[in-house]
Amino acid sequence: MSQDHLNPEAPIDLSAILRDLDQYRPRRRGWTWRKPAPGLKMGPFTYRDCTEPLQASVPLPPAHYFGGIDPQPAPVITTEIASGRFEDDIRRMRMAAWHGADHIMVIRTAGQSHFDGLIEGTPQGMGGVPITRKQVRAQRKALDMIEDEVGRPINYHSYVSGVAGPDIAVMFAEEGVNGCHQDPQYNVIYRNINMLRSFVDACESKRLIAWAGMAQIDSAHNANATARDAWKVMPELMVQHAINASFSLGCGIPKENICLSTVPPTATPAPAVYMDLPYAVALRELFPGFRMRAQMNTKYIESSTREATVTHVLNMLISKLTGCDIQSTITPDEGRNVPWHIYNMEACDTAKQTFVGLDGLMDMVTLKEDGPLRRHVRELKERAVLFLEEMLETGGYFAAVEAGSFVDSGLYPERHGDGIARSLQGGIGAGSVIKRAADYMAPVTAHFGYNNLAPWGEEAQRDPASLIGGCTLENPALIQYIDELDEEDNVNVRMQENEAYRQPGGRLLKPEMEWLADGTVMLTMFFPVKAEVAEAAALETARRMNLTDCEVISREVMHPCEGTRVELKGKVPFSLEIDKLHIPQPPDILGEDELRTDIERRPMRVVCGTVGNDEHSVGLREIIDIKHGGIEKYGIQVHYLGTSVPPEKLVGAAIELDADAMLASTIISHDNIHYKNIALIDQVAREMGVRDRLIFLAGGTQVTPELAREAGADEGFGRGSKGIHVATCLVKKRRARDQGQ
Ligand code: Z98
Repeated sequence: MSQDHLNPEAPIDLSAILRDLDQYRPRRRGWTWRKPAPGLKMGPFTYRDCTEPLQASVPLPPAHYFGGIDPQPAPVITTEIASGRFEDDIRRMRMAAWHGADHIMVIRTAGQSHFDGLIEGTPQGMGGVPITRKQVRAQRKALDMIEDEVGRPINYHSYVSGVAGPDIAVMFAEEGVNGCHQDPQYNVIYRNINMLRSFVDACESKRLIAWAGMAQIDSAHNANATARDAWKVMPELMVQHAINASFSLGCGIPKENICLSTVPPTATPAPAVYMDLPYAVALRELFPGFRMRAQMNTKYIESSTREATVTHVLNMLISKLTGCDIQSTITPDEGRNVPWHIYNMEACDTAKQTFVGLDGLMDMVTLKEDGPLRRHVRELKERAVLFLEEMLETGGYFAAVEAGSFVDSGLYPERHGDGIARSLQGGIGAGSVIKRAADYMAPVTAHFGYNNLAPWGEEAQRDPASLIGGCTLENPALIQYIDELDEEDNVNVRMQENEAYRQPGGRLLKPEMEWLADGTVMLTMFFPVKAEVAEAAALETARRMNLTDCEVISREVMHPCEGTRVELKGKVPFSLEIDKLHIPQPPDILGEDELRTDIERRPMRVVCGTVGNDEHSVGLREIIDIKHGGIEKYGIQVHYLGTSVPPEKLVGAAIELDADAMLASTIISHDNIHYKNIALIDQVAREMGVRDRLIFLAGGTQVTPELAREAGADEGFGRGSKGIHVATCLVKKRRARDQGQ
């Protein structure tokens, strides 16, 4: 890899990304949406709602039936990455981009909301990565290369929440971060940060977000995730959106960059769509022109990936029916606390698959203008407006929070008196807001509020940073770049520790789920006993398989006493040496289209049967019948002679029907009878003077290709052979014969 160009054939070079990072500058600011491509034609299909395709990607598994197409749906697709090691997350980001993600949201380490300032360096995180300038810069640099590789801009995102909100907002604006969460209500309710401080800080943060053209996501999904009965907070969710949306407009963020973090509030076995759809419709009607970021429901996620995926798909049906601009995909790992590479990819594929599958839906269906949908929409809006009015009567937002109005478990106007109450005088950072002095002046760009610039002249009033030749936003040379502060807890140490495993060039290999060479594997087991016993049995099984650090990550009852399915994770205690691996040659097969065209151009006829005294016909039928992709599928004309066919009859039929080839199936192997029969067929064909013009293939579970060839067949096919292998061989042998080989 050169410094700025990825080779799709090689792993990303993390050392190259870290090199000269102090000099790296982001190449753009601001959020990017996908480019619509109405009427897009891909393979045999036309799409109505898709966007410009990628130049490099991993298509959905069945795409090979349709020419390998990979249509990209309209919404920006988010993936949330949270392994704790930013260097391993870079590799995951590349995988996710190839699976269709163009919004990479970095979850930060536990507790960062309460750090009153920036952190530096690249320490390892817990539950996420510590967001630092070096980490952000390295990831933005990597994403610059990755977006060139896939051919679509990638939006990079993290949080402007917590006590250090404005510091982080400045750093994000400097480093070209494209999106963020910013909502002072998050600080207040979920992190108990002082209300006044949070709202004052939010003014400054939002001004920076506006300046940098970032997309902003609010915090309403947290109310849903926190509430005792999540579906009862629907009116409040709308109030929370309203507060942050109008506040953001006031701070200068344009409407088209203000994204409401909408969430379908409930999940099955509730009648989820019946409840969630009116909510989604009401929200879109109350907030026209704002962006909808469809978060999936996380409140009710359990550890079954299947179940979480269904919830995700149902949520996306709502997105499709009501429209969304950004679709989140945190699906399966939230519930089992294993934020692994594979689940990011699965969730991105789930989103892509669902939206592509629903392409054009709204050209065919409309939501009803009467009936329960409209009634529920109206009712929800009324409840939300009443909530907002009550808030004003109480004395405004701060008073309402002090009175515990938010995240109450009643369906408003019902109140249960269990809301989260905060005091204006309390919380982290209380008393830290200081009125600016009369002579306060800051020569910086994107600053909120009073800034005593009049004495400095007209130019300074328009552009305060002109007084110092531009602040860090215009003049990045002023940015203080700190590399590492901790000698032990940093990326260089971590990379040295697992250097032997780093590709290309590393000679060692270990299975991996989130960190290079973490050694983690997942096992799925079923035990015919009740759940507790099954769980203990699974752990013991894993221990006897020599796995370490074993932990059950999911268990599902198949029947209370007939059995339980258990999934667990553990670590392998060994490394593999790549040089010592036996890597079989990939089977030499021609493409399906090539096979079909060849046979179409020159038809081919074969005779076949189970030879000798052999009544086993199943294997041969699998090779010839179209049902499981036998040679018929490619247009080869097959004359099946039945079972226990004598060698003379097989050869005679081939002559009579003027066949191109004979296929002999032979299962019984006592006394090497299978090879004896092969030799006999070869001998009869020679005696009848037709061996040269007949291709002769022999197969069976006990047949090895080398021994079959030795016995006289042109090729042998053992266990696991498929129709396509035989068809390929027939076509190739015929071509070789034509060329006199
Ligand atoms: C999502 N699954 O949005 P600390 N600020 C806001 C948040 O919602 C979050 C944080 C900060 C969710 C992601 N949300 C979870 C508004 C977290 C996190 O440092 O943990 O407080 O920041 O897709």
